[in-house]
Amino acid sequence: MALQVLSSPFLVSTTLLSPFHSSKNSITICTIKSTRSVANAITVDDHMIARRSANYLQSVWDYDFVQSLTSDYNEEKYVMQADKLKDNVKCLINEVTDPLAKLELIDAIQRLGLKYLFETEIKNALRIVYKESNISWLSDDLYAIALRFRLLRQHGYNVPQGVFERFRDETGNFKTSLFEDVEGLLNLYEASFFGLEAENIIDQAKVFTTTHLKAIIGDIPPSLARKVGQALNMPLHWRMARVEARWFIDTYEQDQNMNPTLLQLAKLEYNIVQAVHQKEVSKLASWWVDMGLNKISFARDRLVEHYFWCNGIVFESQYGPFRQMATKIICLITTIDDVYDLYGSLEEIELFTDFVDRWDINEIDKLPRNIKTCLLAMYNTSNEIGYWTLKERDFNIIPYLSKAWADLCKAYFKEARWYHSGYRPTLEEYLDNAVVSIAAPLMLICSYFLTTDKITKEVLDDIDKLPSIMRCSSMLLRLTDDLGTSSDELARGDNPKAIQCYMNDTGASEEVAREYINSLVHETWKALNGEMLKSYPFSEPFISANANLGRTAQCFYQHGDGHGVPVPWTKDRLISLLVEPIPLN
Ligand code: 0FV
Ligand code: MN
Ligand code: MN
Ligand code: MN
Ligand code: MN
Repeated sequence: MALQVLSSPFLVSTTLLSPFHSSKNSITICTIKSTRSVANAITVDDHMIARRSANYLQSVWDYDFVQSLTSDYNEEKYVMQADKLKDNVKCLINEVTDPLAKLELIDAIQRLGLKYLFETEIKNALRIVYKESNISWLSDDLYAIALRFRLLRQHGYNVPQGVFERFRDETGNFKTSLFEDVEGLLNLYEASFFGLEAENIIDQAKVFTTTHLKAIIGDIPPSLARKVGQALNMPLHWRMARVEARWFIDTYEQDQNMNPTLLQLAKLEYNIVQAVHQKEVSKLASWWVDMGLNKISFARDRLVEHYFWCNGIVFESQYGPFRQMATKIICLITTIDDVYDLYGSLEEIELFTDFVDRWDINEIDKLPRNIKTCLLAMYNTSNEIGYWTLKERDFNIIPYLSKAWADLCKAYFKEARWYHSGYRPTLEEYLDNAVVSIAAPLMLICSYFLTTDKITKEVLDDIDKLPSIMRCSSMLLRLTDDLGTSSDELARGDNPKAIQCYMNDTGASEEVAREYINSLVHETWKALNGEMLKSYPFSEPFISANANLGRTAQCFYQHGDGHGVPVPWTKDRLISLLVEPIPLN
């Protein structure tokens, strides 16, 4: 494709314009429509404003198809089947007495995506494991210790890193005799992602196991290599629950020790939950087409991907209202982000910011049609959500929701000013603003009031101050987004992102800067792990939403911009999560 020669500073990256490659997947349920004209990267409109566009490719999803999604698993008979199987699994958990077998069963239940069905049984079992494990820490092998450490830390027990001391030699290195024990190394690797800040033994375990597992992956049996490959690709702690469930159901089926009842429940439950998700995304597709914002040429049309963000943050069936309403918010976030980053002039976005800050639409005719439409869509949709919350939860959320929007727009505007003036912030200065401009705080406040029955002013005031747990999860979204999107962003004109700020600060190469930002991702997870061990006055779905936001971000941006660019691996993932049920035998 020929590079459009455009007058600076509005250069358009050719990488953005690469044609969408259809995946190997032969299902023809998403039509790939023609891409937008690449010639209109800049248009001068009747306001004589040169408007930029990223020339985002069209959605790969046919919204008629999405609206038509239906599943057999809505039927009551499947829910009844699942209920029976659940009872059987509860008995199974109680019957297993061997401590290691119990831990393995809990691990399998969680990885099959069934944790939420057995919260009480798992909690009770782990309480006993914790109480009775004093001697086992000294006698068990690496496999058992690493598994116990990981499950206990995951469930809020601050087990000390010293339990791994036994596996190091007198020079302080992990013993080379462990090389023989691949399953043990794999468990130690997964455990190491539960580390906290300044835990040197855990840090060392992560490096040791990563290096060694990479080295041996070619020399181990295929079934084990598959597991090691998956772990190296993305550690378990960073994986999205539903993505892991889909993968692990296939893996567990091949396991010699698998329990057929548990496997059957996992498949059935996966399909039942998927049926709920299908209904939600189908309704949202109607809303999105009705809104007509998918016709706005400069902005991303990514309804299904936006639904998937919300699905990743809170997936349990009963939190449909969160997914329904927060998806609308993300659609508006991305559209408005594109107004600030690309389409709007500095004067227009200054006005926009002021309207949002005052939550006042009386003078929006000062804005051109396209921008006015985005503003009114945001205002009306947010007020509707406010109405729902008042009606259903007896709390007027609008002052908090509008403030979250205003904070976001102010952060967007600051970046736009930096861009237009050529100002180069330090990494610290950039990140301080960028944890807000990534819109995570807005999403997270929604995850509070849309999942919580008793909303309180106290918690909302805490959330408004961006407590550490939210700062960590916002930081994860920002850092992974910058790693995935900043090459294209810089090419089409944007303020420096984390990588470029670090390069400016230190003179480092891009490669070194990327490594550094990646190391910040690891550090931020450690801080988040620490936050997850604290007791907050927040509700459970809100707390897990913070970690799940980090996981969803890792998933979207693992191989580049899996959100803005319609890459085949995002589409394939969405098909297996939202479209295709698992065949039952
Ligand atoms: C990022 O876009 C974007 F739109 C995201 C992450 C969707 C919103 C999702 C949540 C808040 C969960 P882009 O890379 O254009 O954002 P920046 O801030 O880099 O312009
Ligand atoms: Mn952007
Ligand atoms: Mn932006
Ligand atoms: Mn920008
Ligand atoms: Mn970005």
